[in-house]
Amino acid sequence: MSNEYLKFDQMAEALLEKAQRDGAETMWDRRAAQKTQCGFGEAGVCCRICAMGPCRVSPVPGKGAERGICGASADTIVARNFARMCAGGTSAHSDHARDIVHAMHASKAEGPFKIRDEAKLRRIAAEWGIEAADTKETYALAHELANMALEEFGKPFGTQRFLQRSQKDRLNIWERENIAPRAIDMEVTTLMHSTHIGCASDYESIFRRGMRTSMSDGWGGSMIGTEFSDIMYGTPTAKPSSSNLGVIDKDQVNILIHGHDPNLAEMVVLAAENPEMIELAKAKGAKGINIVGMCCTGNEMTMRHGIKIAGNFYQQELCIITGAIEAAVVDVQCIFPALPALAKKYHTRFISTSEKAKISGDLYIQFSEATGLENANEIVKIAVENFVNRDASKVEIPDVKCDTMVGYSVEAIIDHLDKVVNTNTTDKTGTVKPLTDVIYAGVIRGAAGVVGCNNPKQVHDLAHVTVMKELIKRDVICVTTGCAAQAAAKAGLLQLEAKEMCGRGLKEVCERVNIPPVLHMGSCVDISRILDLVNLCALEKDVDTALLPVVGIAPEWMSEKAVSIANYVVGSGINTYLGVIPQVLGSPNFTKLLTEDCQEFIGAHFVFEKDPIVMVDKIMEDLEAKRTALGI
Ligand code: BF8
Ligand code: SF4
Repeated sequence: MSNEYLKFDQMAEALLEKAQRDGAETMWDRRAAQKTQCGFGEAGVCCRICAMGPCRVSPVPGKGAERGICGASADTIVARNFARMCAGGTSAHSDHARDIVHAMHASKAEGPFKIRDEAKLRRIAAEWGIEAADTKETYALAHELANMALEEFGKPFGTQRFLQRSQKDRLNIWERENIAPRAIDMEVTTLMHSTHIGCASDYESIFRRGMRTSMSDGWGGSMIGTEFSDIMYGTPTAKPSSSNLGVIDKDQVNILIHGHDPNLAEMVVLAAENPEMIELAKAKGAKGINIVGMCCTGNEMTMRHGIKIAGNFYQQELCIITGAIEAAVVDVQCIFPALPALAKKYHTRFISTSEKAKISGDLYIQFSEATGLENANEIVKIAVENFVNRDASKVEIPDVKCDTMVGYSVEAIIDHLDKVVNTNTTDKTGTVKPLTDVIYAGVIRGAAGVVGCNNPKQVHDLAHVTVMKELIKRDVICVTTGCAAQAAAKAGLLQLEAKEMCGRGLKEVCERVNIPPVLHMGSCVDISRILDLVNLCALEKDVDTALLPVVGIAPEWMSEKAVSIANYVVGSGINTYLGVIPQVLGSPNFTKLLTEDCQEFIGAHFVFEKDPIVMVDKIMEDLEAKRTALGI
């Protein structure tokens, strides 16, 4: 590993040594305890869908059992396992979205859950056909819109409302191929049914059902999650922040917010701003209260408030090992069940808050829309009162942090483009035309969405950072979300100064538009912002998305949500590059379906490539081929 790339890994090394000294176990100890991982599971050919099993069939044709007890082949077993990952991912994103909509349903003028972006409320209400969307009383309109959104989860007929945003050629493909998603819960339920023992065995049919389910995530749950979070908490605008574990402040009460849902974190931030709470912190000997974010809760909060980014998925343990976290507060998803035991090695209180993600081992304070601010007050008070229990001899905060820019919603990007338009041309404002212009002119060669997790199957953050650095060097603009965005922040790629790492064309664009070459677009749910941006480009040129020189990339993915995302990105006509090979290689037929055959009917496919440099070479070939086909 090159430390020139990853200064922060030196920091990880120091903290892991500290963990050993402190007798604290980490994911690396547990990874080692796993020894060699199961080859059948890795190939996707282990089935435990029914109690006649588990059955494992041979990943190599002609060697060992070719079918499970019920007769399921490797193709069927691999396809079912993959599809069930789509269902898991879709349900996670969409159930998160439902909680946001419930908060909006409970919103009222006197708060704390209130409407902060009224213009967006009225815009989405008009888009969804609510009459008098421009004049109705704000909260009456918000409640009406929330009711409509709740129906998107369970309506018996029709497809997702946001599909109507799409460029018409893509929409036609979805309808032709029967992957236009219906109600979200229905898609997940149907997929679980299809993959029950003795139901679907045709691997292509299972894949198509999986893709339709994932589409209900991208164009349903995730898009609702993003848009409704913006209505409730504000649409992000460009702003500075800071990243990496050095944002933890030894003189303040440090509260780590970790997970995904902004509902809880917004209330915690509100509670921590309360002057009485700050006074209490001072009375306990601290200079104030410092909120730091991790994973997608961190992304949601940095996008809207510039909250400092402590780190990404693989740093969740390191954060506690600094010995300076008074409370780790979590909601849902991507939280190691190991954290409460780790917290006990230090003075840290671990507080889980969601009924859906009760994590045993320390405190549980159930968060609800009805009592949100009270819950947050209680949490912040516990953290503040815990400051006196900090053991100074155990505090070791790495002196590593990096300035960063965040907050590039689609609206913020268009706002930046407009400033160039206003000074230089007579083009109409409020569109992505300046972006498509520079892509079509070849000043930049294309665009890439770099997203996803950390995974010990890749050197941490190295694949993210390498892919992004190589792409911007080759004049490909990047947008990023999730843990990939946090990797980029820590590596300095989200700063305006990162233009110096770019090719000539992209550097010029960054200077004129005053943006970094890698734009932080938010949490993983906010990949819907990326869909929206690409779709606006497709609408601008009136071409199918599949024709545009754009790609999706997940260099270090690990979660079911990432599988769902990859599926809906391919379903949206965008070739998707995975740096961790999904557990499908036990079925050469299913692998070929993903990497080749789905191109025929959906116009995009998956590429598996572990080596980030080779991946970028393949991506450049892909983008240039698209350019040639477009005649640009
Ligand atoms: O939803 S990138 S590790 S934090 S799953 Fe999780 Fe992966 Fe991070 Fe956000 Ni997304
Ligand atoms: Fe085995 Fe079939 Fe049951 Fe799977 S569904 S565990 S292959 S018998």
